[in-house]
Amino acid sequence: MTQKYTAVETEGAVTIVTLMRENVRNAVNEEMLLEIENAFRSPPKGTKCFVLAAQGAHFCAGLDLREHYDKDRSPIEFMTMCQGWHRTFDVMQFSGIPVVAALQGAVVGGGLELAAATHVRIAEEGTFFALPEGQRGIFTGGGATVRVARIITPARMIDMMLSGRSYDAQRGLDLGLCHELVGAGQALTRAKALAAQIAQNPPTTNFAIVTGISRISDMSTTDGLFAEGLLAAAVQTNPDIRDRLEAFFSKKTKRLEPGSN
Ligand code: 1HE
Repeated sequence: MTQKYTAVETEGAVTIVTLMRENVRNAVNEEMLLEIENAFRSPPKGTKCFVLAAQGAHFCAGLDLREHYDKDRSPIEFMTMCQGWHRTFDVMQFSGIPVVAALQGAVVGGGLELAAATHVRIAEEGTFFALPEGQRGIFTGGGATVRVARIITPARMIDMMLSGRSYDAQRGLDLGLCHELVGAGQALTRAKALAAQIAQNPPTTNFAIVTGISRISDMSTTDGLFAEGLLAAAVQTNPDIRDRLEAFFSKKTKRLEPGSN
């Protein structure tokens, strides 16, 4: 597939997918969405972790409002488009390979929906989070009612949409919209370093973490505990982990310390 709006590069076991529509603040049109889906669905062989990054001062301004205006979509056409966003973000969230996002500037509307489908979010100073759909007279359609509401609670998402409130990076960190805050211009470097570290976990462990936890949180207690046991049985009995346990017994592993990662 020809890439017009995204770039895919590999550094060791880490594949970096970059949004490349800086002139419109990385707003997502139909073609770009397909490129994103393709990048995460068919990663280069050997990919053990992704980084999702964006060119320019802003991570992503959400839906391409110009394309939306010009296409004058019918309800069914818009519903079908939303399903495309849901499918793409499901691939990112559940393919089994962790995704680390490097965030800067605006992470707004569909851009926040995109970020919420990643597993670890590193934001740099100056990042801000908002759902301006209310002000535009539209509604979220890329999964925010599920993913963003779960992170910040439905009540806060309702307030965020009605009021048009935007949260700065520190507030985003407090609310869980991002997991780590770094200095201006540092998000990509930090995201790559963390991705390289995550890539060293056994793939089965990473698979269980990124495919299991969110699904189990949708289940009843009984079903969740059963599913957790099944996943743990598959992961903990993997012969590869014996080497890691032996390294722990012989004190060759890095010590856990307060505040370390
Ligand atoms: C766009 C878009 C866009 C910018 N679609 N073209 N999302 C929003 O409502 C966010 C709309 N964007 C903004 O609020 C601002 O652009 C930013 C805060 C992100 C950046 O501000 P700034 O001052 O750096 O840039 P700008 O001057 O506003 O925009 C630069 C250009 O990008 C300009 O085009 P130009 O031809 O005048 O240069 C803008 O029109 C263009 N641009 N954002 C199209 N979103 C599945 S449903 C999901 C629901 C949604 O995501 S709704 C969208 C919510």
